[in-house]
Order: sequence, then structure tokens, then C-alpha cells
Amino acid sequence: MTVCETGKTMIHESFCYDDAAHAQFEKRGYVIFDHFLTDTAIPELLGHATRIVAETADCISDGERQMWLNPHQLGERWFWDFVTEPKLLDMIERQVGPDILFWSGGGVAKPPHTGMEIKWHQDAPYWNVTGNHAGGVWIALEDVDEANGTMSVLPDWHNKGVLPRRQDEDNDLFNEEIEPSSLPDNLEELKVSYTLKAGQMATHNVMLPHGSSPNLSDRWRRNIGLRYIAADAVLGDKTYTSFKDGTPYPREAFLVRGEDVNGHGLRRSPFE
Ligand SMILES: O=C(O)CCC(=O)C(=O)O
Repeated sequence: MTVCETGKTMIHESFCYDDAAHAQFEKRGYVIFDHFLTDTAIPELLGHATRIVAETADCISDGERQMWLNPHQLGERWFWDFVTEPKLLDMIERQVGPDILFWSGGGVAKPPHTGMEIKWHQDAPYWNVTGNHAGGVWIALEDVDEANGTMSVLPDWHNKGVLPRRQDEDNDLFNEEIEPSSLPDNLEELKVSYTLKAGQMATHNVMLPHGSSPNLSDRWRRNIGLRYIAADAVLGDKTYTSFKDGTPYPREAFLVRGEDVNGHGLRRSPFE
């Protein structure tokens, strides 16, 4: 039984990842929550996402490549405070146990009228990160639907193993996609689009096929996505490019709850 406590937090008092939510996550591969962020947190987090995208414009010139990664490794304290919120970690603990790493997170921002579709893919095969993955956490910072480029998932397909892939040369962000013939013919009928109000959250199994539509609307589409894994994970080396100044920096996983079970000397915070 999960016990969710309330306190001063960016997370809505009604959010609780309970037994029913976990059962749906296991069975269907995803769960959507009606309330996740507090009314105060929504504009605060959207403000940060907006500022970051505005600052990023200088080093990423192509208007469609609006992805910002790992702000906690680049001095953004608010992001760290958010990803270590106890109620969020309670959900992750329920999924992967008491020893938890946070290893990546950030946002995708699709400006009005961008063609930035993200083709159907599974997450885990791309990452060079092996272990017991928690569900991807996908938080809407504004109202999202198919028209402004929301994400869609294919329920029940998380237990089918790694699906065949092919290169998607058109897309710099996710340059592989699931071989379309490996997806069901009636994909459009089966898929569930995240039609979410600002502040709602969904979590999906990292093997669940998902993708997102282009933003054909007059509105922005901005979200935050978070990645956690059990602390006995094996993380291969990876270098990211700073959205602030274009310089390279190495991936670093942080121990956000529990013990450094493999004795890797993990830090508990980028700010310690
Ligand atoms: O937000 C999107 O459009 C896609 C993000 C995604 O693939 C993910 O969160 O795993």
C-alpha cells in the first residue's frame, strides 16, 4: 500500500500513485493523472521552460530543434528541487524500489506551426543505460492535444520486446523510428494521445511505443520529461551539448533516494 503525504510542494495535494495507478501502469504500460502540478507550480515551471528556450535560441538556430536537457547539470536549481520532490520519488520507488538514480530530464518545446514530429519509438534501446527503468514522466506545462504536437502511446505494447528499427534521417532529435510495418495497421485507432490540461502528468513504460505529432496549431507545446532508474543500473558514457553555450558535458547520474548499492561513488546532488 502506498501512503502519500502532503506537504509544501510543487505537486498537487490530490496526486497519489496508488495501487490502482500502479496496476494500470503494469497492465497497459501507461497512466494519466488528472492533477499533478499545483496551480502555483504550473506558471513557475512554464516560466523556466520559456526562459530556457529564449536563451537557447542563440546556440540552436533551427527553429524546430527546441529540446533542452539536464538543466540541473547546468546550474538550474529549480529543476533539481522539482525532480527530487518526495511525492514524485514515492511514485518512482513504487516502480523500481528504494534505491533510485535520476539520470536525465528536460523538456521539448514545439513553437506554433513547427513540423517537429517525433516518430514512433521505444525509449530504452536508444540510451546506453541498462537496468530497471522507471516509467518516463511526461508533464504538460500547457494544454496539449494532437493539434499542438502532443505525445501518443500504444497501450499494451510494452511487453513485446525491442521492435525492429530504421533510421529517420529527417529528424535530428530522435534519428531512429520503429519500422512502420512492425506497428499495427490500425495504429490510429489503438493509440492514446495525451490530451492533457496544463499540470497533468502521464508516466509510460520505457518500452512502450510512443511518438508525437507536429505542432500545426497557433499555440506552443511545452512539456517536461524525467528519467529515473534503480541504482544498480549500468550507465554507459555519453556526452551532451549544453543548451546554454553549446559546450560538451558528460552525463552524470545522481542518487536521489536510498543507497549507492554498487559503490560507484555517486553524488547525491549536482549542487553539493
Ligand atoms: O515529448 C515528445 O514529443 C516526445 C518525448 C518522448 O519521446 C519521451 O518523453 O520519451
